[in-house]
Amino acid sequence: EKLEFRGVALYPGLLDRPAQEAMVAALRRVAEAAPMFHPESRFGKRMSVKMTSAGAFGWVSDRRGYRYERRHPSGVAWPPIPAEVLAVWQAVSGVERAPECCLVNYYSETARMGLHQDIDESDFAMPVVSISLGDDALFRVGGLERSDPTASTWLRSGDVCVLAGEARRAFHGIDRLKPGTSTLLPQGGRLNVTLRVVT
Ligand code: MD3
Ligand code: FE
Repeated sequence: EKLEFRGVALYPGLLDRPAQEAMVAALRRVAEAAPMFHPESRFGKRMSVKMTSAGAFGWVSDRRGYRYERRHPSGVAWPPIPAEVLAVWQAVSGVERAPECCLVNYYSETARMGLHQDIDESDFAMPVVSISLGDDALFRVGGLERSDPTASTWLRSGDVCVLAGEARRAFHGIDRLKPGTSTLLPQGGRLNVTLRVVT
């Protein structure tokens, strides 16, 4: 089933429980090779979300600002994007190009992500694919201006979103989790995977 929410294509429950478990296991291996870290803004403010990446490029932020980099802050290359994750991109992205960055975000029960745009990528014709795993999260989407009206919907474990067209440059964020809504992650919280073409 495919729904539409403010120009965002939503596939609720695209991944069944065994597929979600396999993806979590694959992401755990990614985080073993490239440990999760709390990115910092250029002002030294730590983000509440922890992140790591897989693929040719990873997203990093520190006192030099935010950017895509070829290596984890430790100096190691990012691990390859897991096959399970690539299969989701192939199923829903609608493009032939392969993703270059698989950003993995971990939300503890109090973490959030403020309203922002994803505009560090060079080709906005390329979609972003997002996979939600673990606790429910309140997702907010607005328009192309920060002041545009916003609308919210809950993202649940196994849901997949495709951000293309106008929605690709829309302001969006995660207001809060609903702790204890999923048993997928033993430690609780939420993992979000976003797949992007960066160059
Ligand atoms: C709408 N992640 O990593 S995923 C991000 O749940 C990010 O962790 C959120 O925003 C999360 O940048 C939201 C859904 C999403 C991802 C990318 C988008 C929505 C988007 C790009 C453009 C518009
Ligand atoms: Fe984003």
